[in-house]
Parts: sequence; C-alpha cells; structure tokens
Amino acid sequence: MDTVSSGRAACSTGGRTKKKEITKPMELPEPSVTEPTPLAEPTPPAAISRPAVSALITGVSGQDGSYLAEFLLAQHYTVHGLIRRCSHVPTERIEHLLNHPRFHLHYGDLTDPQNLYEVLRKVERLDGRPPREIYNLAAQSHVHVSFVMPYYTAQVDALGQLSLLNAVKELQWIPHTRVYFAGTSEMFGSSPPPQNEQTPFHPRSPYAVAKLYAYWITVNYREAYGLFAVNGILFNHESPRRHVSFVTRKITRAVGQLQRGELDVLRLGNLNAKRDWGHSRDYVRAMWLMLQQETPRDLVLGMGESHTVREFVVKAFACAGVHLRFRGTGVDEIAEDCATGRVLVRVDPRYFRPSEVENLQADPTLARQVLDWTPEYSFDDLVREMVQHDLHVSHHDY
Ligand code: NDP
Ligand code: GDR
Repeated sequence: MDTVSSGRAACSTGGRTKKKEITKPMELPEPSVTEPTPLAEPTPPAAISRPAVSALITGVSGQDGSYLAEFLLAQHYTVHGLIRRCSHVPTERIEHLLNHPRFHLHYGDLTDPQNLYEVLRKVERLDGRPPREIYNLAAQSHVHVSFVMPYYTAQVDALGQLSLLNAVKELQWIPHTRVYFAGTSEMFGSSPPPQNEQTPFHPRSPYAVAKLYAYWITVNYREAYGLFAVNGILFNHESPRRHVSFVTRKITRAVGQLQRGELDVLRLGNLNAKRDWGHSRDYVRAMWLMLQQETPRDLVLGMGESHTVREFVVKAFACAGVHLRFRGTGVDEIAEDCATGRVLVRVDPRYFRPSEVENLQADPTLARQVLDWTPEYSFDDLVREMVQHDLHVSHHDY
C-alpha cells in the first residue's frame, strides 16, 4: 500500500491524558531550530489585544488546514491550530505562517477528549472569549489505511468529532461558537452519481463509516442543543500540498520522478475509479462560507464533473509533454510513452481496496445557490499546477 511509507496515520499520542502538563504552558518545549516559536510558551492573556474574531482549526498541519489558516489570517482572524505531538513537528505546510502574530499552535490529539477540552479552555483564556468558529479537519484521512486501522480511524474520525462537540457544549460555548465538520463524499459510497444532499449514504470503508457517525452526531448536536454545527460533504480536492499517498499527488510526483530518473515505473491500483476533483483552495473558502450563513445547513461541495484515474494520468503526463498509450486490460494494463515505447505506468493489485467506491460526481447545485460559491480552479488548472510543482520540486515532498 502506498501509504505505508508515510507512517503519518499511526502518529498518535495513543489517547494518553496529560492534564497537568498541558495546562502548564512551561511544559511546552522551548523554541529551537527544529521547533518553531509558535509551539513555545503562549502569550499570557493580559499581554495580547483581544482579537475581533478567532477560529480554531484541528488538522491545521494538513492540506486543507494549511490553506484554511492562510485564508482566515487574510480575513484578519486570529487562528489557533491544533497540532499533534509526534517524533517530528509536522509543520511543513504551515512553515510560512509560524511567525505570524495572529497564528498560534497548541498540542493536541482528537483521540484525547480531556486534552481537547483543555486546549479549548486555553484558547478561551488567551483570547478572552470563545472562538467564533471551529473547523474540525483533523482525521485519519486515508481510505485505504482505514481498512488496516479501522479502530484507530473510528477513534479519530468518529469519536473525535463527538469529543469536540461535547467540549463546546460543556464549556457553554453554544451561543458563541459555530462548528464546521469535514464530511466527505465517501459517505455516499456506492450510491450512484450525481450525488447531492438527498442522496442516500452507503459507505464502503471504515473511514466512510466513521465519518458517517461524525456526520450524524453533528446533526444531533444541532437539533438537540441548538449548536450552529454544519457538515460539509466535500468531494475530492487536491493541490501541490496533497500528501503523496493520495492518487493525484502520487501521479504528479511520479511524472517529475520519472523525468528525473528517480523512478522506474508508476504503480497504481484501480484506474477506472471516477472522482470529482477540485482544488483545496476553493474548498476551504466554501467551508468558511458555510459558517457565515444565517442558518446552519449541510451542503455538498464539488465541481460537478468526474474523471477516471486513467484520465488524470493521461493529463498529468501530457502536462509534462509525455503522451501515453494504454495497452492490455485488468492487472495487465500498462501505459507507455508514445514517443519511446517506454512503459511508465503499471497496475499493481496491492493498491486495490477491499471494497471500492467506483463513481463519485457531485451535484453541487444547492451549495452554489446558498453560498454563491464558484470554484476558481478548473480540473485542468489543478492538474497543471500540481505537475508544475512536482516537475520543479525538491523544496517540499509532503
Ligand atoms: P490531511 O490528511 O492532509 O490532514 C489531516 C490532518 O489531521 C493533519 O493535520 C493531521 O495531522 C491531522 N490529524 C490526524 N490524526 C489526528 C489526531 N488523532 N489528532 C489530531 N490531528 C490529527 O487531510 P486533508 O487536509 O486532505 O482533509 C481535511 C479533512 O477533510 C479530513 O477530515 C478529511 O477526512 C476531510 N476530507 C478531505 C477531502 C479531500 O479530498 N482532501 C474530501 C472530503 C473530506 P498530522 O500532520 O500530524 O498528520
Ligand atoms: P480517496 O482518494 O480514496 O477518494 O479519498 P485517493 O486519492 O486515495 O483514491 C482515489 C481513487 O484512486 C484509486 N487509486 C489509487 N489510490 C491511491 N491512494 N493510490 C493508488 O495507487 C491508486 N490507484 C488507484 C483509489 O482506489 C480511489 O478509487 C480522498 C481522501 O482525501 C478522503 O479523506 C476524502 O474523504 C475523499 O478523498 C473524498
């Protein structure tokens, strides 16, 4: 499985509770070359001016979290980000924000409800009020990994959202705070496209099942307690910041690696799977718009068009001037360079999933009406940006 090399999904504190340590700022590590200053001792409440609006982002070190943090800072928010304590500090995507005066990081983990509660209290202490918005983006977000780690995936992706909602309720923040949950088109699973807010859910992976629990607990806290909490049902969105274990980035990175002679052949799983791919920058803007509405509403966000993995491959190689020809079927299918005959892509059953989601295509009509949201990036723009990044990379390999 392409995800094994990353090891990121297993990077958890294992649910340990360290209440005393976490509430004492001095216990946070001192700044050093490898540990950025925002992880150092937080500024005491008295010393900061009270921000007009603040937000907390879980999963701030991930693809969407990094773009959302940029977006909110540009909107003059104070941004608090939850970050995991790992053997390395996973700040590659947010390095450029670390010295921003309105950007603060806090150690935490969604599998640790006590810690989550303490982080929320600390944010309130620092700002002098609850954050206006919470974006729960943290997740074990890899579908294939969820078959290997179903229990852990449920802890983070399902119970993590419950812990967060419950902390908001216990802290009596319901009148002040709005919560966004990162739902997913994977919840539709085998329901035929196009999928919209009325489409029945039929999840096909432990990841999607966990997200469905979180979806419904979010609806429940909204209905039971009047919390402004919404589910964004987002279709696939990508970027040069996408982790290399997801198929789009795996492909665009391979285009660069093959060109530089760093890879012999790109090995992929199901080339026939269809996805509705957009750009992460467009989707984080929509998340924010969802929290600016008068009434909370769950919405489907997507481009409204789908492409096979094979089409993505063809387009990505074409962006680098390589034209592919496919031959064979099933596990024997290959793609070769039309100009040289060199085999560049092979099918590898290790990347097949125990149960696959074959066809996802959004019907985003409602979101476009309600939010007046129009994506700025087309599918072609997305592929081009990712390939260009990976042809010239070596600065970052997320
Ligand atoms: P990423 O995998 O890039 O980021 C996930 C983030 O969650 C990382 O910051 C990661 O931290 C953090 N995280 C993982 N486990 C924990 C934990 N136990 N406690 C705290 N933080 C944790 O995902 P994306 O940015 O692509 O996606 C954001 C959210 O949107 C996810 O919930 C995903 O499931 C959902 N989603 C994504 C879509 C997409 O196409 N991108 C589509 C639909 C939904 P670390 O850096 O330490 O690993
Ligand atoms: P997905 O994204 O499962 O849709 O979840 P991913 O890029 O992993 O897979 C998309 C499709 O491509 C097929 N595929 C491969 N996938 C990977 N990872 N590696 C391969 O080599 C490969 N070959 C073919 C897959 O089988 C699948 O059909 C993403 C994540 O961001 C989730 O968190 C999010 O909820 C959904 O998108 C919407």
